[in-house]
Amino acid sequence: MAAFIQEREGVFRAVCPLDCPDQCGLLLHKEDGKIVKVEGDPEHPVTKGHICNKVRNMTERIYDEKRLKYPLKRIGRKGQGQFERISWEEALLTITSRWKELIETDGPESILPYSFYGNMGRLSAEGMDRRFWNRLGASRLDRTICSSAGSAGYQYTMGGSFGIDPEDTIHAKLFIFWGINAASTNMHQVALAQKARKQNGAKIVVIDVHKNQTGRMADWFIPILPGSDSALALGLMHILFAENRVDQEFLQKYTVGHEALRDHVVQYDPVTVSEITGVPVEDIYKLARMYGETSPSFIRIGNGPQHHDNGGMFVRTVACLPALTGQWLVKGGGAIKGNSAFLAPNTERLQRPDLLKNKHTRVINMNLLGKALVTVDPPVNSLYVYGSNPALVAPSSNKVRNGLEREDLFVVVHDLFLTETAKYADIVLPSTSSFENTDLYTSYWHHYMQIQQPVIAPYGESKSNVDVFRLLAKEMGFGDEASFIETEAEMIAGALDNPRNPFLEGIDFEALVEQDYLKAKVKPLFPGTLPTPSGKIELYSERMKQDGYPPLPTYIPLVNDGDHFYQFVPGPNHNFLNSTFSNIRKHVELEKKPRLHMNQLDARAAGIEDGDMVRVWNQSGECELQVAVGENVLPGVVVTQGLWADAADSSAEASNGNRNLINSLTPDRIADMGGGATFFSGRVTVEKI
Ligand SMILES: Nc1nc2c(c(=O)[nH]1)N[C@H]1C(S)=C(S)[C@@H](COP(=O)(O)OP(=O)(O)OC[C@H]3O[C@@H](n4cnc5c(=O)[nH]c(N)nc54)[C@H](O)[C@@H]3O)O[C@H]1N2
Ligand SMILES: Nc1nc2c(c(=O)[nH]1)N[C@H]1C(S)=C(S)[C@@H](COP(=O)(O)OP(=O)(O)OC[C@H]3O[C@@H](n4cnc5c(=O)[nH]c(N)nc54)[C@H](O)[C@@H]3O)O[C@H]1N2
Ligand code: SF4
Ligand SMILES: [Mo]
Repeated sequence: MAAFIQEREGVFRAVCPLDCPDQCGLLLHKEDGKIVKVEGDPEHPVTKGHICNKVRNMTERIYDEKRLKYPLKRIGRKGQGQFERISWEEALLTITSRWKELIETDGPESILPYSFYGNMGRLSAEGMDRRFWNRLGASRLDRTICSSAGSAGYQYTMGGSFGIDPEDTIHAKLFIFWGINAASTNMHQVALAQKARKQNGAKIVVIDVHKNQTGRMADWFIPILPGSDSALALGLMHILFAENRVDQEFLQKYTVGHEALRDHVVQYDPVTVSEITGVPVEDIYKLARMYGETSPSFIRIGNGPQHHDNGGMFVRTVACLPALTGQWLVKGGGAIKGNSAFLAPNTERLQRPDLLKNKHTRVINMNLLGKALVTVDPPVNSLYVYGSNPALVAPSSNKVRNGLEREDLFVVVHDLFLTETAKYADIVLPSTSSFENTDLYTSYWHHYMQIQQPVIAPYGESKSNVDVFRLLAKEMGFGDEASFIETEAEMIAGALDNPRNPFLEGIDFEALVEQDYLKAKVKPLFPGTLPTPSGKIELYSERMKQDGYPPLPTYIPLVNDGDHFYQFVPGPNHNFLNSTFSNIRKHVELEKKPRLHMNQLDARAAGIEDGDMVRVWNQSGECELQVAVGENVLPGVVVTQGLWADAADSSAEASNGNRNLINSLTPDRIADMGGGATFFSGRVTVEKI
């Protein structure tokens, strides 16, 4: 089947592989063996023919001349970027003989995998790779960089990643985009909101620290101080209870702890909350009343406020709101933080955790990569990176790069490009793009399961993650074991056979090949039982108490990050996806250059004018950015967007020559829950150059 598609010309259905909730259905137009056009699938029920600019320009990336064609070995200094071509045989032999030595002398835990969701395919991102690492007994990576604090917080309240069906939000009359730059990061949720606004006069409220594209399309934009959102949510609860705008019947039937919560939120009066959040008292009342009166009302809980020291508690807190007004019972009412639990595959079959013999194998939090490479004892002596670019995306990147520079650290990077991380590698392996492979895709927002089959032949000598781990297994001497000879089709069939997930009923490999996408058989959450200890929404959580947290939603201020004037919020931008596309000319042209948004009052006080270059620094690093002065951020806050590539040169300075290395400024503290990242809880000083 695969070869058959590769050889054909015409238009093919495909899936967007990027780490984006929308997981669009695509149409790939193919001529002379090459993809010439990428567009949204008009028949896909969520995509409806519309996709973002990034992916409409995807051919610029897959046929970029910088794409890796062959395996490489390093010939220059680490970080310098000098390599020469080698064969796959030599590459695999070099890697595995080094690993065999390391396992002999230091044990398998001296090897650390580092990966994330550069390609969301289940087989690519958490399939054959996990089997391999389990079998090898390598150190385990806790993949916490994205949404784990918020997921842990949501789980305490709701029991798992369950929200409403986004397609139902078309019925909502109030949309609250809370800490999500959805116009850039979840465009089909914005499309649904705009349609609801047109059809039923729905109102769109955006709560953010930055008035970006999303804030600009809102009916009401509410600026808030970074890290203070739980206080606002508690203030809303204060008013909802005080003005008796709660759904007593729902609270009684489907929640635990509503009486305790009612007493507890008395302390979060609007005046106190206004001081914490910067939101005026009258706006807190207005929002609470709007939320109490409008039905269906929908909250899209974003990733922004959970990238803080108190991020888990924020999500735990805001997730309580729809219960207060009984919105979960109304079609289109409720919330979405993430919906991954509805499409959960059989991870035991897919990842084979049973292959890991030593259940006490150490676990390393990916947000602490810098520390892990420099100070962890016993040391990490080999790092294998795939589907991620930690030299740009990981917090406190100067520490990460110092670690990567270690002469005795054997680094392998598998990627489509010679990324900033790959420049530190001893061996670089070329990766296929997702359109060259078979894989299974499960959105973490909508309810469609999708399949990708190879549309084009592998680029140069590139190989998929699945193939590379199969080959590594063979060289390590366990390639003949059943888990490493399974085909992609068999892996997908196994993943879909999940007796613990009733929503997947009727979805199997053949049906997906036939239909391309299938919707999970999802039922509304209520009436029903949640997978929390009580089976109900836990406004009071005994489990949190056992885990050392306040059992009721609580505002906990950010950690003191040093004596710097500004709170610093460096989020993603519109035309890149994390660092993906930051090396593609077309996407850089669209995005222009990184800016530092600053309030005009701060700018005036510091003698800074719009367009000035400034030095942004703190205890961990420094950047040079151009200032955009205005009213898009509150005084005391500066915001920048995008993870920008290192300067295009490969000079000796390349490793520390990136004046836009945003993550050199971000803290590698760990958030309150889930081992999460705290990208947005740092502080900086800004000086005119
Ligand atoms: N175009 C594009 N799309 C993407 C990505 C990308 O890089 N570019 N990345 C993808 C990935 S991996 C993810 S996780 C998602 C993330 O997408 P989102 O969920 O949108 O998360 P962020 O963009 O990190 O932050 C969302 C918003 O939170 C705001 N914010 C920061 N701190 C606070 C706060 O304390 N309170 C409030 N109320 N707001 C705050 C930021 O200003 C930002 O506008 O997007 C995915 N989609
Ligand atoms: N300052 C700041 N930093 C952040 C964030 C932020 O908001 N602010 N957001 C954080 C978040 S939410 C996330 S999720 C992380 C994401 O960080 P990463 O997971 O590192 O995401 P990308 O930068 O997109 O890098 C993905 C890499 O995978 C490669 N790739 C794509 N497909 C494949 C494949 O099939 N096989 C292999 N081997 N490689 C492939 C791509 O070429 C790319 O180099 O960044 C985090 N970093
Ligand atoms: S990045 Fe998101 S919006 Fe763009 S095509 Fe992919 S799934 Fe769709
Ligand atoms: Mo993410």
